[in-house]
Amino acid sequence: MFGGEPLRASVTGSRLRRRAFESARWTRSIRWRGAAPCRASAVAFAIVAAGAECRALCPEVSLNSSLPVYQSGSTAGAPNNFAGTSCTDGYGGIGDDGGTAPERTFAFVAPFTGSYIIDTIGSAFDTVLYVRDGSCGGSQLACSDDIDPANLQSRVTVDLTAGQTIIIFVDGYMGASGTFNLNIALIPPNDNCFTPEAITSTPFTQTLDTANATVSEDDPIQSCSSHSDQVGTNSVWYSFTAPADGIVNVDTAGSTYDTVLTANTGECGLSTEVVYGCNDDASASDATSAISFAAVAGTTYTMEVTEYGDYGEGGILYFALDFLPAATPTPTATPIAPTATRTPTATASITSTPSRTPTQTPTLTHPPTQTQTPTPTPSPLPTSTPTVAASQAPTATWTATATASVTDTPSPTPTPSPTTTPRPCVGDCNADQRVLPGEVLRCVAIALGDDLLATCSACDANADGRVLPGEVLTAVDNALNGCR
Ligand SMILES: [Ca+2]
Ligand SMILES: [Ca+2]
Ligand SMILES: [Ca+2]
Ligand SMILES: [Ca+2]
Repeated sequence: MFGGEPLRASVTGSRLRRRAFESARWTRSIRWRGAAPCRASAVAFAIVAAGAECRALCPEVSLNSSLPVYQSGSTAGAPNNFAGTSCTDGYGGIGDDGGTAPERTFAFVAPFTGSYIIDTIGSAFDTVLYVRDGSCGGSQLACSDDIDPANLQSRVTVDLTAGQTIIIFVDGYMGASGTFNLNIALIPPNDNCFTPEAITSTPFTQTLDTANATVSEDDPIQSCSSHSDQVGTNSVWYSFTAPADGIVNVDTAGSTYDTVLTANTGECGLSTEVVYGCNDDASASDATSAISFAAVAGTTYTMEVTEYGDYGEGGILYFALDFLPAATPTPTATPIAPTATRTPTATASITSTPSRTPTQTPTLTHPPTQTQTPTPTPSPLPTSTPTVAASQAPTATWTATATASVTDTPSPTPTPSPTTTPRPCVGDCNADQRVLPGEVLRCVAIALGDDLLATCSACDANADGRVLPGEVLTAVDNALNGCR
C-alpha cells in the first residue's frame, strides 16, 4: 500500500514513490548503522516488540518443502535488518529495496530441481521480496518490489536444484508493514517447448497443476483457437516419437479448465501444426480437447496444451496419449472383401445348407467364413443354387484370395468356423470398430493423394495399395451405418 491508498499504482504515484525513495536512502543508512542485537528470543513473531530494531535470528522459520507452500504472517513489529538490491519495480526499473521496513525471514529447501515462483500475492501492504542463496548472508538470487504497475505485491522466479536452501525475505516498501501471504510454487518442468515431458510408453497419462505454467515467446499459434491471438496461456508440452506408423490419440478430458490442444512437428519456434492436430473443445458441452492424428514411424510430435484465451489461470490438467499402430496388411489368405459379403443376406443360409446339388461350382466359396448362424436346418431347397451365383464376388481379387478355402471337401456339415475375429472395417483407422468423420476424411485425403496410405491402411479395402472412390464410399457407409 502506498500512502494509505489502495493497492493500485498510477503514474503520479510512481513519481511520488521515486521521490520518497530517494529521501529514504538517507534514513536507511542511518538506521542501518544503528541496528543492535536482539536481546530476547526473536523466533516467535509475537515476541518481537513493535518497532524493535535488532538482529533477529535468521532465518526465523523453516518452511515445509511440500508444494505449493502457503505461508501467512505479519511483518508489523519485526526487526529491520535486511534489504534487497536492484529490486524490480514493475515498470522495468528499480524500485524500493525494503531498507526502511521490517522484514520476516524464511528458509526453504527446494524439493525438486526446477524454476520456482515465489510471490506475496494476497498481502495487505506494498511488499518487497528477495531471495538469498544458502544463508541469510548469502548472495542475492532475485529481488522484486512490484509485480507490475497495477500490482504492488512482489514476485520472483528462481532456478533451484533439488536440496538447495534459500532464504526468503518478506520486506516492505518505504517502511510499510502488515500481514502478508508468501506463496511458493514450482513451475511445471514441461512449461517450455524445449523441455517437454517425453512420453516413452503408451498409454500415457499425467495429472499436472498448470497454474504456474507460463507463456513463452515462441509458443506457436493454435489454428483451431477462436481467440484473437490464437496463442493461449499456461502452456505445457509433451513429446512423443512414433515407434511405427499409426494413430495418436490425445485428450485432456476431465481437466478443470478450458484447454486447447495441438500437435506439432519440427523445431520449437519453427514448428508446423499437424493435419487434424488442433482441437479447442471436444464437444459443444465439453471445453476440454481431443485430437487424433496419423503418425509416421520415427517422427517426433510435440503436443502443446494451453488455457484458452488470456485468463492465465490454468488448473488441473489431465493429459492422456495413446498410440495405435497401423494394422499391417497381412499377406495371408484372410479374405478382405466387404462389398462382396455384405449384400445378400441370403447367402448365409445358402452356403450352409447341405444340399448336395451337383452343380456345385468350385467358385462357390463360403464367403468370408464369418457368416454366423449357420442354421443347420437341412431343408434341401433346390431353389438355392441360382441365387448363389448372384452373390458371387465380382472382384477378381476376392476369388484369388479365397482359393484357400475353396477345397470342396464333401463334408456335409459346414463347420461354422468359430473364428469370430471382427471383420476389418473399411475406414476404421484405429480399429475401434467404428468409423468417425475424421477417418472418412482421411480416406478421402488418401484417395486424393494428399495423405499417405500408411496413415490409415483400413481405407484400402482390398489391400491393393491405393484407395479408390468405391472404398471411400464404403467407409462413408460404415460411418453412417456402422461397421458390419
Ligand atoms: Ca527491511
Ligand atoms: Ca512492492
Ligand atoms: Ca509454457
Ligand atoms: Ca477448449
